[in-house]
Amino acid sequence: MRLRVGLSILACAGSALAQVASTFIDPDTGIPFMGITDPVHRVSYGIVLPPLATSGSNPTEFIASITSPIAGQWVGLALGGAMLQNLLLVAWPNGNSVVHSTRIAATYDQPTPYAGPVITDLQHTMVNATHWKWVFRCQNCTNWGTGSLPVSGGGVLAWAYSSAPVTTPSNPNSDFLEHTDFGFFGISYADAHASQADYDNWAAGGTGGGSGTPTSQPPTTPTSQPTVSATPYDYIVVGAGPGGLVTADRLSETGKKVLLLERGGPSTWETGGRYQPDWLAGQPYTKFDVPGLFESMFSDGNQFWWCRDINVFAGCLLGGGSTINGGLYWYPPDSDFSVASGWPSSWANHAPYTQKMKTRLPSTDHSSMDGIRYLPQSFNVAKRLLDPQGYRQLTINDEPNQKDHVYGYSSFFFQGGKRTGPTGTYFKTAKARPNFTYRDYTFVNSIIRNGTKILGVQTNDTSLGPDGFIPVTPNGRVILSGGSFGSPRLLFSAGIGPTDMLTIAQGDSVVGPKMPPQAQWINLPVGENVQDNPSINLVFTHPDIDAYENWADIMSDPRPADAAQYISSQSGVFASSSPRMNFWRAYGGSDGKTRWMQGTVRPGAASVTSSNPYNASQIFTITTYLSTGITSKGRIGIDVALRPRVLVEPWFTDPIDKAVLLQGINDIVASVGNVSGLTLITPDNTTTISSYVNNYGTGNMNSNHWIGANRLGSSASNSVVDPNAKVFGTDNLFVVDASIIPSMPMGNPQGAIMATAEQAVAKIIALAGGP
Ligand code: 6FA
Ligand code: ABL
Repeated sequence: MRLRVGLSILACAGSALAQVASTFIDPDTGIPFMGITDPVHRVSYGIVLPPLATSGSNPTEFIASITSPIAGQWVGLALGGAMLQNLLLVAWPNGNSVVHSTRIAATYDQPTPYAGPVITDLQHTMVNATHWKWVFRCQNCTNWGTGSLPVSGGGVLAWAYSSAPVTTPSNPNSDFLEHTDFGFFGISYADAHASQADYDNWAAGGTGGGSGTPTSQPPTTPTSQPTVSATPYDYIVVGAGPGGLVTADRLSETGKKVLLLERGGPSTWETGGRYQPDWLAGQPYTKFDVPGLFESMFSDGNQFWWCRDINVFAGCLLGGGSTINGGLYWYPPDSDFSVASGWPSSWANHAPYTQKMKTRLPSTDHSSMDGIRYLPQSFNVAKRLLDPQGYRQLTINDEPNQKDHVYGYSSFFFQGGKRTGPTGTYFKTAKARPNFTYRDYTFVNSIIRNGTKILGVQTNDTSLGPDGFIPVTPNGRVILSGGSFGSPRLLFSAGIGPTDMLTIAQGDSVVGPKMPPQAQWINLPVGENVQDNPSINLVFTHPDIDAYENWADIMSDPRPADAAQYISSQSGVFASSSPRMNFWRAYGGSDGKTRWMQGTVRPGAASVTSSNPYNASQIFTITTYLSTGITSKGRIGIDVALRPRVLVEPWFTDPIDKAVLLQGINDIVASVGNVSGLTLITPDNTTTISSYVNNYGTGNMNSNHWIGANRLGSSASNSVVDPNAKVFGTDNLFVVDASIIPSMPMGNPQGAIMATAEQAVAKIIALAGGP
């Protein structure tokens, strides 16, 4: 399998680098290092070199430091800016000491120990309760046979980080698993040379001597870069998920100057992504293009697409969740935008906006290019289960308002046998416009606000503006589309949200100093009113089912005929993701409210718990979700490291939600006996349905359908954005993503999110006072 193909490619992409090193004074050693702090893991990297030779060859050494929070289980630097054929300097904590290792890698596999460099640990190398730090002299380190450090010019350094410990921490030659994250930064070695006297002092273990003010860590937004003249934009959109892509595309249609910023990298082949399994080598398809690779998002050894700082699934790459998800795509029913669902009446006429979405991105329920539906068995078995219960079959997106006792083939946003989605449509058209600028690997740390006015955004990209600050034009606007976890964090950075969260943000060394003074804080329910569908899996076996090896081999060892078929004609099993059928049924609750149950049927299962033997090649899953009508709510916020977190879980806080889903599951299970050969294996026959539901781990109920954190509404007392999607109390700050949806849509939400974005962006463009 190709691991980290991107690592080698990105190394050349210096101009697109997210971060550029600047000088900072290490507070412990006093050494002025050239380096960065990566904004996600907060690891600092720094390097300082002896003076260049005035004649003859240059010295072959340097002094460097890595300072990592204790969560960093191993951290490394690749001196040539890529993993292969480069000197790799790796370190990790072991008890009270730091163990280091010099390595080299010929393949994207375990790097092997590399002899030659002479490493001397320097003073202030340490491990304490919160951090570890490695300060070291590296001799014979600027040339490693297959590469060298451009000591008189500029280069790229790659960093690698792992949250998993090495196998044997005491052993410098220990094996370790692949990094859990990595990144790059540009560095001017020409500006990283000390005087001979200073260098000799530090190399001998001395400290101090460098000029400047000590800082605890290099700023994530370097301050000593040559000033870049900032280009103001009419609209800055933060985040390239479904919400941000629709918004940025429609804004760019107006001819205004639009900047779209995304913290992650490319995804599909068309956007420059190159990560693919070996069986696709030479083909213009990445993992993110091929729908049938969906289930490997959870099993691949190298899951770089998730947002590393969020502890639930969230996609951090071009396309956001839409690039890594199951691709299920529903045209919203009228109820999704009704007053009963919490929308202001000005939103109820959603049809023109839904139509715009359908025109740009039509759905299909037969995504294989030959029109055939492959692996149909689980549909056929589930049909036999549902028919006796009064369900009828329909083409779901032909009749979006029909959501009671109905089922149909799963519907997707795939085109041409490829994922497509908003990245292959909205982003594509935006990208072609000269007034549209897209920057990836750009992390927005803060939204800069003065009173009611947003001035711009603070990023980690110094090539975009002085110190990474990018301003908006005098009437310009900032639109947050960072998703249900990313957008609340950005609002906190702007001093908007509940006081407990703002106090945490204020304490952060990067975000705190950029926040408006406390007198300007705006208290809105950011992060409250959060909902997600509670979901419970039922796993069955039936002799007709082909469980497709539970999708386990799709990356490394696919069925050869299926792989060949996809390559030759983008048809077959790989032209679709795993779901095969979806169904809905309405239920009345004891509180008089109607709630809808949704089901998703697919071959295979995420997990099986059974005390009886079963045939693993015949398993399939029905995931039952409680959708529109749920009343349970939770809360999203941040922890002290500003990582987005679920503070209060949103599932089954109202017992009536639980009672209704339990009823729905009981109704499904009641018909199992009608289908010969059908066996429920999870829960098995030693467990009652009610004890299964009662004991279902709350985290396992997560459907990844988070909404409501910045709900749209008419009053600042219970909403964060007004009916124009503008943040209450501001002139020019908007939110357009899943977080503004006030209550659970009927199906998997991305159709509702994009239709919401179509309507929101139309209202934003029409709103007076803009650019
Ligand atoms: N929804 C569906 O409708 N159908 C599905 O089949 C489906 N499946 C899944 C699924 O299988 C998984 C594993 C997950 C996690 C979600 C699924 N969903 C499905 C839900 C759907 O993907 C989400 O509801 C949808 O993507 C939410 O869209 P938003 O636009 O609200 O937000 P995203 O999280 O997608 O995008 C936010 C973007 O902002 C990301 O690209 C992120 O990197 C970027 N960002 C965040 N903070 C940033 C910052 N500070 N600076 C720069 N960029 C930032
Ligand atoms: C969704 O909307 C959900 O958010 C996903 O959880 C779901 O995929 C997709 N659609 C497809 O229905 C499931 C996978 O099929 C499982 O294998 C995986 O364990 C689960 O997501 C993780 O949440």
